Amino acid sequence: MTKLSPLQKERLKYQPKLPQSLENGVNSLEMIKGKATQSVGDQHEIKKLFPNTYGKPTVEFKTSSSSKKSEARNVGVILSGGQAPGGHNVIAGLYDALKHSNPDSKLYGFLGGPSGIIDGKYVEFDDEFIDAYRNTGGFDIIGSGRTKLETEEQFQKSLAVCKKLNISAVVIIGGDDSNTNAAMLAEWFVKHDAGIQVIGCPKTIDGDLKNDQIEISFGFDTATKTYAELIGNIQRDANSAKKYWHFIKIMGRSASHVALEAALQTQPNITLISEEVQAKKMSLSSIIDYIVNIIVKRADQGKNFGIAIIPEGLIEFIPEMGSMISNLNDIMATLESDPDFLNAETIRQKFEIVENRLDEKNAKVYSSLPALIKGQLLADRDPHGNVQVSKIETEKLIIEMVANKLDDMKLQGDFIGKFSPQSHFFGYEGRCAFPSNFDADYCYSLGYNAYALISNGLTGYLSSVKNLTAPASEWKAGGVPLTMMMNMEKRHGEMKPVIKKALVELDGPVFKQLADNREDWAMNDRYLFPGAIQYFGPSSVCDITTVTLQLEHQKQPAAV
Ligand code: FBP
Repeated sequence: MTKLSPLQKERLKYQPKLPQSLENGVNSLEMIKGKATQSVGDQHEIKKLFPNTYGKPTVEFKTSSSSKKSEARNVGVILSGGQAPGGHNVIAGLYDALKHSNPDSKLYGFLGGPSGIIDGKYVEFDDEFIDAYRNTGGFDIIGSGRTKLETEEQFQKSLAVCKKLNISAVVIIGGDDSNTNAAMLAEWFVKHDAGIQVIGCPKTIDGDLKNDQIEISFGFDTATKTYAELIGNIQRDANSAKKYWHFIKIMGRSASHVALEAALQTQPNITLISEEVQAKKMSLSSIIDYIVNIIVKRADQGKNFGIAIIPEGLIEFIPEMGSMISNLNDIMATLESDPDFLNAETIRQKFEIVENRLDEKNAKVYSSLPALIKGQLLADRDPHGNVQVSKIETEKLIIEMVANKLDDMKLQGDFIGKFSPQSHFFGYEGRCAFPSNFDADYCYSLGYNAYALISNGLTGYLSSVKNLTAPASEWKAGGVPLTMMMNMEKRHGEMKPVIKKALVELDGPVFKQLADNREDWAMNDRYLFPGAIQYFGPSSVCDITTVTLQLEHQKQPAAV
């Protein structure tokens, strides 16, 4: 038997909380339908692409006084995309709901992400299997993957696998791209009269799968608390030794929600927010000027140390970089089959080929970058066509440019301090942490609720659990049609239906909290030290949600 750490043993025993409406099980629920819905944008195109699943109402569940009998069902589940703490609890919640409804029901897990349903690679869960993963981090129960489900052939193969296993519903646990896949599969199954429902669950540490119906994606709570702990520890180190400037890149592929939340929990000296950079059309050199200005002012006060937070996706939001990367994305496909590029003997030759293919303005931007960054920008795109920003060391690019500028200023006598930088990237450290109590409860509820949606005959819906700053018993369970969150966007050079990403709102209360305080935090060290996630102890410490959720719900967070 595998040896377990003391915390592992204790967490296995934790019983996640459910919204009161779900506590009596899925057989005792009444479904209340809301109004018909519309997509967030491009209604005409989305309706045309999803004629069978478009326009359905939102739904909410209430406990019913009567209890119905549930027939035995076989359900399949897929974990898709990047890991996020709590994924195992979504599966545990789904399993428990299914078995409580009818013990003869079966849950199959498709292995390695969406490719598992295409290739027919699966496991069947039983109590012992599920019990070993309750309240644990990671997606290792069945693995994950980023295969994009979109072709006729993939759909046909998925149908054949489901038929073989007598599966009548599939749950896809994923982010915006994976739930776009879920919407397409749901539509395809209805169109082909397959009798298979598809339900999504909102996952991603990035926190960008949210809207009026989905308050937050799971994993954001735990990941941001993990990063905040690490940032707090570094702040204490910096404040003790008083000799380093720490540049910390924080994961979150596009939106800056993760960096913003981690900053609100820790109050560092500098926090860059990609959405602000884009809105103010800040160039790379103006970002460097902003940072250098703070470093010089702090040095004047004898403080040659500090903390700067950089969101992972920053580079794509700097206008001149974004334009260059988009041009680069367009030429990447041709470069991948270009013999001159493929057979180039040195990386410098590759850079030259790229510069010759880019538009003149973009070529200039590309050639101005250090070789390290130029090379990283040529790394493979992910299956959805995204640049893998986690592989681009923006923190090192910024350090190099800041150091160069300070050297120049030193020569002019405008900087007399010391600049000794350290770079960090906090990303993978947070994605598989033991889920916080919030994520453990939220994920279990999302999974349990996914089966309530299935049992009520819905398809093309995302599991929704709301009112998240209240105690779990007051959470509201229901469902939201996936098409409601969609619009058309350019992918691989073509307009495609996709779930709209939620970016940081610059006129919202969360960004305002940073904007109102950052001048003070830059000069006067107001560091907060959140410490490690606590699983046992007072509820005021163990069950609190993020500052983001509290501010969005107009509550005054304890941490700020
Ligand atoms: P999802 O959108 O699939 O949840 O992934 C989020 C993420 O963690 C990003 O923050 C990060 O840029 C990316 O995954 C890294 O991907 P990979 O795990 O493939 O390196």
